[in-house]
Amino acid sequence: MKISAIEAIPYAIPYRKPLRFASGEVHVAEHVLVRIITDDGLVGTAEAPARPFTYGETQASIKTVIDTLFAPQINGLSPYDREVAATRMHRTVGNHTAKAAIDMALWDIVGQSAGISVTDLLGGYADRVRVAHMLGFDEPAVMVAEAERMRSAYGITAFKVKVGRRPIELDVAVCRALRDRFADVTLYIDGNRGWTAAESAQALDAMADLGLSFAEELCPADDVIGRRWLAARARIPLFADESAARPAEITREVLDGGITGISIKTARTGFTGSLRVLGLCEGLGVDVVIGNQIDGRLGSLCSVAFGAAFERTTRRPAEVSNFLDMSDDLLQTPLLIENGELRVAEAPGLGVEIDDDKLARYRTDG
Ligand code: MUC
Ligand code: MG
Repeated sequence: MKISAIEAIPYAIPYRKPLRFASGEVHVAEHVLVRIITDDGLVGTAEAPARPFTYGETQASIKTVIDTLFAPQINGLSPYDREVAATRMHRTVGNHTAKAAIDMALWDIVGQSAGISVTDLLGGYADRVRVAHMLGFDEPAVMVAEAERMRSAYGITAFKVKVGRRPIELDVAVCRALRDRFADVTLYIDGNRGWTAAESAQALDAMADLGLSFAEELCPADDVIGRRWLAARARIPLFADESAARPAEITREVLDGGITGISIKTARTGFTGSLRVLGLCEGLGVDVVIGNQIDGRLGSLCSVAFGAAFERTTRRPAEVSNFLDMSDDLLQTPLLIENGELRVAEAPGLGVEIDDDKLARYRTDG
């Protein structure tokens, strides 16, 4: 079996409500659907979300790098040769989500050809994950109402609260209002590098009684001494997300003493890279969470496929619910969150079926 074509199709689907956070905001899912086609008719599918405020990639750059560099490098390979594909793509720096989508589409083909799910291929630990929902910036009452809706409609009892605003009192008020309303839910925060180390320390002190499980990317990784200083005084684990996307960056952050946890995002490290990240974290004794790249249903399925595969990635709820905020999607099959859990698709590979009518409606390449 050989790869015979690689498609990179840009599409745009509006969100019902924008997601706002310290490093940016998203109103429309401007993603790139990646399809890898083999000479015996199998099609592997994944998606790359453009996140210019995080990795510098745009929808146009993702399509261009796939069409002009990655597709010629992998065309003609066996889809089983994932390491060869990764090595060739690795010659180009950056472009995390473009590389990751190609990698995950290859795993989809491998799973389909073997007749088993990607979760079972990877590790097969569980058939579902617990879900954490990400709450974007708003007034305290609006964010509490959103959490109430997520709990009553989907049984979700874990929330990642976006923080990093100024004045920090606004974010502290949101977290306090959430804890006052829900004594029993899991709460943690993500600053997307919005505060200084000193502001982060002040905010953590002000929220010391709220039982936060951990805090992600409160201040910039470039403030090396500031991060180390914060980690020495923080009473909860500090996680890295966008500051530690590659294994070497994770090692550097951990050895610098700035963090003790890592967000694993299949949207940026695919399955092959996420496996390496997970092994590295295990070796370093570092905690992990399955993070959200503001993924659509397809991206969320990929996160669930990986998150359910290993014991370590099921310890914390996975961030796989923000597709609920999209006005529509490309997949034929719905993704159901029930009792705060999301199940792995049972079909071979990733279990993805694209709705051709919807793709025709939302693709932006004419
Ligand atoms: C997150 O965890 O930070 C927002 C920016 C980004 O890169 O991902 C999202 C969620
Ligand atoms: Mg984050």
